[in-house]
Amino acid sequence: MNRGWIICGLALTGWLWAGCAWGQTTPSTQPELQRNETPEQHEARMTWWRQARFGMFIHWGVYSVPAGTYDGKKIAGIGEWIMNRGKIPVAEYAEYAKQFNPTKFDADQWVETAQEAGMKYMVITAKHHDGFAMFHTKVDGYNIYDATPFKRDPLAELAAACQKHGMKLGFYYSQCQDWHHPGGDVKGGVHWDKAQDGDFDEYLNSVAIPQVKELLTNYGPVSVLWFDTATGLMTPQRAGEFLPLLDLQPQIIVNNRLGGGFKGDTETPEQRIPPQGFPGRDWETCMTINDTWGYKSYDTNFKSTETLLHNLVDIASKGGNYLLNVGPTSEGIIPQPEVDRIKAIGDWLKINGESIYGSGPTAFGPEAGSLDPVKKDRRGRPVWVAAWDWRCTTKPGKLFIHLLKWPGEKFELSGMKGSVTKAYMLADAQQAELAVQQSGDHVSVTLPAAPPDKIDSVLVMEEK
Ligand code: FHN
Repeated sequence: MNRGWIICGLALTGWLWAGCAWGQTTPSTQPELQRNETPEQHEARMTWWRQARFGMFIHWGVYSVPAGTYDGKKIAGIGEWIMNRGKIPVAEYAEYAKQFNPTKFDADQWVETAQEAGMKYMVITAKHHDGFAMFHTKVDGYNIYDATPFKRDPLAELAAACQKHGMKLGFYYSQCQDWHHPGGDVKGGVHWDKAQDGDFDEYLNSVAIPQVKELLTNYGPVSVLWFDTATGLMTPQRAGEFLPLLDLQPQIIVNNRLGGGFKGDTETPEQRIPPQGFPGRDWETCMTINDTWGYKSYDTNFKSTETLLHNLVDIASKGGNYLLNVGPTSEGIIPQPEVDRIKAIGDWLKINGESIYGSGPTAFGPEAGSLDPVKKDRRGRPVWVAAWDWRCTTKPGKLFIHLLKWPGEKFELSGMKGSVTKAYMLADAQQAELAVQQSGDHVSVTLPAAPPDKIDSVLVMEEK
């Protein structure tokens, strides 16, 4: 598809998108606009990502220096937004770069940590809304190589480490919001420093587009491009300026947050798990481990390993991926409570990974919960109340029943379409057969005396 057609298509469909591109999570209805590929090529491009199921999101930037505190005050909200929430003047915020010297950053160690967690890809903030590039851009000196004592390019180091360890690497890039460069957008449109005033097209042409080009040119294979916070300024024409860059990485997977009507490859619900997933679309829930993406020294509200693992299983049971965030410190260290939790998930995956990687969604549908008859969300829709007893993931001929709550002596299940030929616990290397009674679509499995895992014991039912 040539560029003229792409832009024309974007223009026709752009109005549908207006006003809803921010953190877009609604399945879009636009026709495929972005890639000149057959459905088979699309399937092939998405294969590794669908197999992966679990990835590491990394929000790391100069905001890890203030770490949530400005002018002696704790600034409310997510850490990477401190410049905006604290209304820190551009020049003053830029001074933090001089203190940013993450000498403990070790790309190999980060990749190894992700691998020990069972994560199959990493997506790191190359530039967040604060406009600070975490790579050695030639666009200007506002980057980790030129503006800090560190004088290294962590994205180059991470790219090399990912290559070495066989890890897929993706880049997050804030294409609209940029609170440093003149003309970059600010959510809500209100500047707090006149240094931010400028022309958005000038910003796109001199900063965002050249930097995305650098990212897709200088770092070897880039598996994911993760745009964020498309604002109303991202018209179809402007979005169309980014699209030819994707040809630099023909296999790249792009999310749905460029704006301008660009549908992308993946839906990206944030901090939530959509009750029924996104049938017909690839999707990925991104989520924080505590309450911030970028490091905040005093945010210790870490989710439990149990919650995180249940989320991973819940997401897999609905056919999605889990992109779980870590927020490294200004020294370059992933906080230990985050490492502990993700490694515990990795330990579980070492035993039970067959039920997650490359798995399909549940064969049963509504086991995940029900709509609350009374409670409504802020749009007036009934709230989904998840049931946390069990989940199901599938592979051809196999059902994986994730027992999130140990039911006791027997597991009872209705709605079984096939006949169960064998049942065993996935954690049991011997695959000792469990007694199964089936009558029509009802199955009863006699479980072992004790659950093999405290958080999620996986019962395998082979069926024909
Ligand atoms: O504003 C950002 C936020 O800082 C963070 O990067 C998240 C991650 O999905 N995205 C935006 C909010 O939707």
